Amino acid sequence: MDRHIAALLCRTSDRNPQVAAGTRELAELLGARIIGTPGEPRTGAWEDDLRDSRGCLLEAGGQVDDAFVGGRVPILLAGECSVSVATLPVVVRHHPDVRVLWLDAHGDFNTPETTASGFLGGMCLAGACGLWDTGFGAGLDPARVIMHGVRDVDAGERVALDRCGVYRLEQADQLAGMTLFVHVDLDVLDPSVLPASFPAPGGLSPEVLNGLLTDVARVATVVGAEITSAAPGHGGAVNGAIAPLLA
Ligand SMILES: [Mn+2]
Repeated sequence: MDRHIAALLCRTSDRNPQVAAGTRELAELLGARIIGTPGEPRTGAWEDDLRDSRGCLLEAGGQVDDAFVGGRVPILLAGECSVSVATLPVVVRHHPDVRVLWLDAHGDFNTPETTASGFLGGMCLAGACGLWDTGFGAGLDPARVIMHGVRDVDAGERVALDRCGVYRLEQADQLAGMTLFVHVDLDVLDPSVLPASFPAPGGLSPEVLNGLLTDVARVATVVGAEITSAAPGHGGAVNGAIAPLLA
């Protein structure tokens, strides 16, 4: 099926200039349609970033919606995971049976009550699951989220993940026959390979990520993907790791 590869450069919760620069580099490598221009990076409170990036987030959801309406597979590149507040509700609306494969160093499962950092990008999955009201809808059942590579979780997040029944993936065979949307925060890779805004040691190598995605594409139906947190100078390694999503 045709892919719709789009890259959003507009700011959501970007705290450094690297993620937009890395997203642009990866976008050029993949021949993605480039949308928006980077905003000024800053350490913002989640309320402010949510309000100020509303246009960017609507665009993120709109790109995924357009792709599905056109019968294509959306591949969305973005600087930060915050786009998930807008994309995942759209994915669920088009594919009610979808499961989300969450490949990320972090759970991004904080809420306004539990966040210590106030980072919107660390709250986005919880928002899409309806734990707090983002203004972009929700609809994703947390029991349909399957995580892998997540290794840096706050105490309050841990409680919510366990209570909500979010799964952990042990091996790709568990995904056999499933309809999947794949979220790849590139900080799932080891920070010695790819620099990250919130580095968490002990991540995957690009080869292991490639192997996992190869297996995923073999056993499951991937209806779309989002790829966040690129870093400039690493497009080649990332391109190799995510190639199974684009093959
Ligand atoms: Mn993330």
